Amino acid sequence: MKKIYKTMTVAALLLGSIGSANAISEKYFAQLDADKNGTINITEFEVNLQKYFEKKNITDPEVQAKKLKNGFKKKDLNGDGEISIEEWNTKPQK
Ligand SMILES: [Ca+2]
Ligand SMILES: [Ca+2]
Repeated sequence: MKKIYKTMTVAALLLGSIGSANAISEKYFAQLDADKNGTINITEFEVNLQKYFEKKNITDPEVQAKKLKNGFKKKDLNGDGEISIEEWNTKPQK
């Protein structure tokens, strides 16, 4: 009985991970949305970028500010100062 349950759990995990980049992205979005109002503002976005800066070893505050502003602008497609889930899931246009 226990074994069957375990197999089912693995199957569910596998199913969940197939073809679902959006689900991962949405989970990440929810994580960033610290006040849970359904959108990401620049402060919440900055938390995301801080990890990126650490990884890339970017310590210059000027570069950080610039990247924050540009990165946010790129995501905030309608320019209202908040990133909605739709904007979040929209791939950047080249
Ligand atoms: Ca928010
Ligand atoms: Ca927006």
